Amino acid sequence: MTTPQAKGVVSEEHPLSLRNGGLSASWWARRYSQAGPDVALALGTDLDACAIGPTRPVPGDAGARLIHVDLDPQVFHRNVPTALPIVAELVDFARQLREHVEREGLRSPRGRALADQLRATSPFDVPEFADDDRPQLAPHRAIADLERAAGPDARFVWDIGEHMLFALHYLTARRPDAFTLHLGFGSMASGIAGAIGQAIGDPSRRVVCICGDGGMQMAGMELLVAARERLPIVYAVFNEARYNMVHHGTQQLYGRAVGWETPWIDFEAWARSFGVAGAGIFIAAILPSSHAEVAKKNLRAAPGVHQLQAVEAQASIST
Ligand SMILES: Cc1ncc(C[n+]2csc(CCOP(=O)(O)OP(=O)(O)O)c2C)c(N)n1
Ligand SMILES: [Mg+2]
Repeated sequence: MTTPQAKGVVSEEHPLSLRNGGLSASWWARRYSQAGPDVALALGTDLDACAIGPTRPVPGDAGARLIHVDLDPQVFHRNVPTALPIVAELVDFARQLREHVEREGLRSPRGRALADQLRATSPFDVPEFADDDRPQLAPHRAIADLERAAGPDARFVWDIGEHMLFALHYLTARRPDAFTLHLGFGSMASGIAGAIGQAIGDPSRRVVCICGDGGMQMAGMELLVAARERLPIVYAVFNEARYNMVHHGTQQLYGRAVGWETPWIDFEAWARSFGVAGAGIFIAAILPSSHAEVAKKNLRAAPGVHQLQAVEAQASIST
């Protein structure tokens, strides 16, 4: 199980992967945590609220033990009592741990069976998300189409907002360098600008930035740099004219939400006004057949701004 920020560090297709815990945790990770592990090994995380979310590493009762390894001793005991804090560089630690495990033959005979059992049912909130053909485009369907269209080499960068929760939950990470989420500071626009840095660093790979209309209203003009440098970035804007994460957050906390609507902006027209291509490909994505081909063709041909303007404004995801 990884934290949200570490999504991709271990391939989520590995037979022992439980996908990510913390924010937008998979149902595999949730079920595992709910079963109450007696020992947990946390590597290189500060175990903040986003990292823990609904997947507490060990239950609160006595007897359950957390072994916590990090370079920064300030992270120990902060949110979860730690039985064994270890200050270490992770690569050294992992190498020595592996040598010790092999030398002592410390393998649990139950590990694989437990993983198989947890993975026997779907890890997703909506198991059939990739085939959801409802007339108004559901966010999980948009994520599935984006993943299909982006191809195996694409790098995904997300901004901060409700769209990020869908991306975390539904995208499958297969490699360590394909997912970036700046969740430490959690600033809107971090992904919009970060996508430009990634594309400059390696222009040979497509960068797909999943972002919100609020973030684009804040920092979208960074697109001028992408245009000037001819960077292969696709901005997929969840355009539902609302600060959706704040809307749902206040709704959950206080039972009501007011005033989080924002003006509806035509981001494709806006991008075109300074020479960047835009195409409403995900309107096409709700057609029952050949949508993936349509999306693929457009994404391949046209880095630029693609707004998911039919995305359901009401949609929320369990955190
Ligand atoms: C610079 C900054 N301002 C405010 C926030 C608080 N905040 C977190 S998510 C969010 C709304 C994001 O709206 P949008 O970009 O439209 O994404 P959505 O949640 O609708 O998917 C806000 C205001 C923040 N994280 N960063
Ligand atoms: Mg929004």
